[in-house]
Amino acid sequence: MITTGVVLARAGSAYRVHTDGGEVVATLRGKLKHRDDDRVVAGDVVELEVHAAGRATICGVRPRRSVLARRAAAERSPRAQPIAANVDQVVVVASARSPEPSPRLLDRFLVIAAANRIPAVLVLNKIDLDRSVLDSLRGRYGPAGYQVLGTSVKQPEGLAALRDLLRGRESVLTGQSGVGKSSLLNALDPGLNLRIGEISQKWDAGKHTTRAALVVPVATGGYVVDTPGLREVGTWGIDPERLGAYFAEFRPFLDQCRFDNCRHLAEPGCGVRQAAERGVFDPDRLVSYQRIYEEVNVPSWSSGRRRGR
Ligand SMILES: Nc1nc2c(ncn2[C@@H]2O[C@H](COP(=O)(O)OP(=O)(O)OP(=O)(O)O)[C@@H](O)[C@H]2O)c(=O)[nH]1
Ligand SMILES: [Mg+2]
Ligand SMILES: [Zn+2]
Repeated sequence: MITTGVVLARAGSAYRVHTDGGEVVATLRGKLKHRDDDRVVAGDVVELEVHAAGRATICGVRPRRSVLARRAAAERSPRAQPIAANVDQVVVVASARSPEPSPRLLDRFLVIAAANRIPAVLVLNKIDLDRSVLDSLRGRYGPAGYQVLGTSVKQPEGLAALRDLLRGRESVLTGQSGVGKSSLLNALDPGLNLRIGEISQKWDAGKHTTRAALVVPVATGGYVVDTPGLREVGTWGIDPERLGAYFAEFRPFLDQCRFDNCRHLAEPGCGVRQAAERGVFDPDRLVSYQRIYEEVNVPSWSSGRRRGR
């Protein structure tokens, strides 16, 4: 029987694949094996020949809609290492209190998503603790066009909207420890954390290589990607000249700078800085830009060391 499925995890030469008829364990057909090692990763949609007893052969891979790669400038580097395929969105989770949102960290996650050409949405959890943070976050991210969804697990709110956001898509959830990512997923699908744990243990534990992504079906629809974290993906490889465009609210001003190669740091006649001074967007976003700029604008021999900061 021929069918299609979504790759959930890989262990050596075996792949766990989710199909309409249940999960199967699949291996690559001979001629696919000769292609490079990253030919099939979690999130890939594959064509399968299903045999008896839940075994299958992967005979084809559908073109990817997107790739989350360990090197952000994936399109320019043949050695970019794909972590997950077909990620539709990055959901950046913060909390109103304990911990308070870290604008630097949020901006960094958003830049990594943008550099990988993956749309991002913000979720502000724990709004039961301080609802006013929702307005300030919307003020900061509205001009860049990001949606900010308020949620609470403790005084249930926004959970239906989160379910709708995840449904029918493959999402990477990311955010500081303690903001409530696991609590949110559990509120939608109580079995989810357990399943993440199971897959991790069975398919990844004990390996010394960097952990690959795992894709987990959500009972209410869609898939969440459990990655080693976007921090791991890092800003390494981001082209400093393109960084400005990853701050969407800067874009209308990028061609108003006096110098074509303006870095929006201290150059005279910088359209982006002027817009920030006029309060067109939160000037603190420019501070984040400048921090990340310094970080990505390093000679290639040293960028490896700076990765993941
Ligand atoms: N007041 C309040 N507390 C919450 C809410 N959601 C989660 N918490 C609490 O926040 C703490 C951390 O939640 P987790 O779900 O473990 O956070 P996490 O983002 O998964 O953290 P890591 O797995 O470490 O990355 C727990 O004590 C939760 O009970 C909420 O909406 N309101
Ligand atoms: Mg967690
Ligand atoms: Zn400028």
